[in-house]
Amino acid sequence: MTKKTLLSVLLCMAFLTQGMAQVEKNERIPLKHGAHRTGRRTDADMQRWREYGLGQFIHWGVYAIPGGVWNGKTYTGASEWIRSWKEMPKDVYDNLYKQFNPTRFDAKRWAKQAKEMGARYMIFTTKHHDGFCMWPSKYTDYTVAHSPYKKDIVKEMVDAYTAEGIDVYLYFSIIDWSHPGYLSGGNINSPQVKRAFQSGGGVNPFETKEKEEKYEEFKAFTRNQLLELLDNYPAIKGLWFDGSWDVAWVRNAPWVDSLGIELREKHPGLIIGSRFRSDEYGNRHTDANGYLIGDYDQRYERSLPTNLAETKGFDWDCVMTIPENQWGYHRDWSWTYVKTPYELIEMAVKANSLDGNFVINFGPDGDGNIRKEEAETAKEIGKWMSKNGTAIYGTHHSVLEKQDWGYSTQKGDHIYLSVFNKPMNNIVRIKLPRNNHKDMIYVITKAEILSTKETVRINGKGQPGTYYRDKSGSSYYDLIIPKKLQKSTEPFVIVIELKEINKGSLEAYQQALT
Ligand code: FHN
Repeated sequence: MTKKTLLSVLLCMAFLTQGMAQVEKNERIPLKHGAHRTGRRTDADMQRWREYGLGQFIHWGVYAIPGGVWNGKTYTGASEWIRSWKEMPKDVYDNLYKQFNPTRFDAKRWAKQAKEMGARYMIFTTKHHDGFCMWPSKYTDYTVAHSPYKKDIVKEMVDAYTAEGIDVYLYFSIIDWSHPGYLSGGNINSPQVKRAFQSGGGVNPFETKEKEEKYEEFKAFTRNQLLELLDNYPAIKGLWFDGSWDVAWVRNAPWVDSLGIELREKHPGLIIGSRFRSDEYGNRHTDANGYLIGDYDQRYERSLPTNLAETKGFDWDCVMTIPENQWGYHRDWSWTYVKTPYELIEMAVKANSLDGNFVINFGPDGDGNIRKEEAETAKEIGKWMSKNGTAIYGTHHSVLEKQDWGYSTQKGDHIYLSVFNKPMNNIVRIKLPRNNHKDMIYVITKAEILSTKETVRINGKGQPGTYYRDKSGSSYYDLIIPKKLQKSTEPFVIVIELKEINKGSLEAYQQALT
């Protein structure tokens, strides 16, 4: 790389890492509880996070027992929310834990399956909105210890996944329908509520002093449980929060901020995403000045950015359901669209081509089985990842712009072209970027199929005029898909080597192509 090109890459990276929507220093809104940092985390733990590429999410709790069906009726909301359905009697739901006995649960088997799928991290629901704890918390009786199963499920999960080399993150809902002090103050995303917070006043969800005092008990309880999780499971890498749109939580932003500091002090390196807290004006994910709150952007679930600019240069991940919007186990998938393995793989590659991680959710049943459809999906993804994972792990966005045949990722001077839309003419046309240095040009010096190492023919190799440039100075190459792959319906990866050579030197160009 020339010095000039390197400089422009560095400038571009500096721009991206600072984020784009942020305001000039002298125009910044003074915040007491805004972001604690303006750029990305640069430590080894976060670097490791950045390189995961693919993860697994598991939603498991007592909601797996009804599995989205009650009294012969099917709940079409997310199955883990069934308690809030009018057809589901609350007291019945709150006693389901007395039947929770997943004798088929085998954390080692799940961890092995996740490893085979290619997951490098896993997020596990310790407690969802219903408040049921999958670990024997000493701060409530509504836990697995009081179910017929009795054993500590969180421990089994942390141990089994850690043993497989998969990093563990604990999901924790700050909404807890089981705690008497918990109060749902509404949703900060409602425009009216947001406006009230942004004008500095906020909304007070506590109608009485008594309710406010009770919420203080809930805060103490939440803090205790979080410290307990860090004490019990020191191997975990991070906490994954949910429910923080809740107005009561947002109203307590200063306290939440200090709690975050305490958790980080207790567990150095801890990774917490942007769903944990808001600034004092109720801004979530990014603060009033556009800086990311937390270590990475958790985004709106099940959504991928469309381009790099949209990521604002933040670290980010995307959590995705296999059916439309079912996180917990739903026994009936007949009415919902179910994503195919290739669809999920494409999303994973797209996420990585935009510098994000992709996390696929699983919802085991009440006995502890991962459903057949999910197991098959994991297997198919694993098959593809074992051949093509190099295009994902440890890569970042490439210097190529988005092109019709698929997505590209890069590591050093290797660019991975993941082809999802195979052209009918079996020619993958690659547009290389314009080189910012006027005497230099990018050339492809090598192209092969990642999984088989089969050489990919570069059309008209070595002849003048075999590549062409458009008016903007971008050059194009035609890569001919090898015969065997022409009939294949599987997405594949071509790895190319990209070099810079002196434009005037055709000789050098020809050599570069040999
Ligand atoms: O309400 C939850 C939902 O059940 C699920 O846990 C997802 C996962 O991202 N989070 C919440 C909705 O944002």
